[in-house]
Amino acid sequence: MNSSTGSTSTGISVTLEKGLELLERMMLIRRFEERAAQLRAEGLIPGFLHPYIGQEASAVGICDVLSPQDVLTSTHRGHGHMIGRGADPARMYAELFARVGGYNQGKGGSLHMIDTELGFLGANGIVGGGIPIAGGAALQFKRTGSDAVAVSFFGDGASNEGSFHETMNMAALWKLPILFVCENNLYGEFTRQSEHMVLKDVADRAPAYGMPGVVVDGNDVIAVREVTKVAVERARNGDGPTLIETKTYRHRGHFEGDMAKYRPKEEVEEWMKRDPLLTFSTWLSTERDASKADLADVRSRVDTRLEVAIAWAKEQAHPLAEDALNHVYVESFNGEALR
Ligand SMILES: Cc1ncc(C[n+]2csc(CCOP(=O)(O)OP(=O)(O)O)c2C)c(N)n1
Ligand SMILES: [Mg+2]
Repeated sequence: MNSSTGSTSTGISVTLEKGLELLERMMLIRRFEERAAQLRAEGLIPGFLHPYIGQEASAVGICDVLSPQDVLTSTHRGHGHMIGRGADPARMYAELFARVGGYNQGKGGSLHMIDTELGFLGANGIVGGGIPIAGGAALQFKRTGSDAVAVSFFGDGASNEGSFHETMNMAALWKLPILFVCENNLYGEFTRQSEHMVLKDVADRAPAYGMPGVVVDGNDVIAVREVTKVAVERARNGDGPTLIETKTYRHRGHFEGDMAKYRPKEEVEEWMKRDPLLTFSTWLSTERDASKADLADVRSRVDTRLEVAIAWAKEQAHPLAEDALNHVYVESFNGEALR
């Protein structure tokens, strides 16, 4: 079994209406984070931010194919996955502002956001930490005969972790319904991929475990969507996992405040030309006759929604000191007290 390159996108199934919906979701991620970076600079956000800006097509292309019963695990760079899944930006801002209206009552911050009702099983500060969690969910789906699918997002750096290799092995062996989505942005923190692994394509690791590995242009939302459809169908049919490698690039530093001086200027410029929002807006104009007004409407809808979200989040209270130890441990399960 060899890894392969995913189909170049034709976009046949993407109408103007569908395309604008995908663009709006990507724009929501981008503008959410651009505003978050400003608000952090203003002192409203006490914790770390790892911007997903530049990688939006990967989250949106994958999440668009999923059904409500499916679940996801994420990373330290998780805002895009969470918004891609349909999370409420107001509750996300509240969490970043450390307010009780946030997803973790303001006690988790960017790295711990979770919404189990959405099937979003958490951002994760442990590199590679989400992979076995998704594997466990997939095992449960298989045991209970559910046709749900688990998706684990992680980076090129995480694919060097034991948790990646162990979960890949078991998932292939037990034909678990799981998608391993490696968002290869060419860097693990400040280290280039060529300095942390020999391979060029992380997808080449898949055949060694007996599953397909697919490389796709992670900045092309339609191409990502197409390879995801194939992998999800395979998983739902009981045929087992797929590793999808989305080749992409983060526009900003590893975290907000990192000036990213370790990246060659030409490399950054080259990838900026391949900005997924830019290229998809152009595609919508040329291939689907999107007007300037259509594109401007997307931007203004997103900005209005985010300003309402920010205003709401700012009004929420900070958690009380006496609540510091609440919500730390699971206190009941299936209605039964655990202590
Ligand atoms: C187990 C573990 N090791 C190291 C770190 C420190 N760390 C945080 S992010 C990161 C790089 C991750 O790179 P990659 O998986 O490519 O994700 P990206 O940041 O590029 O999205 C590292 C090493 C960590 N958080 N957890
Ligand atoms: Mg990386």
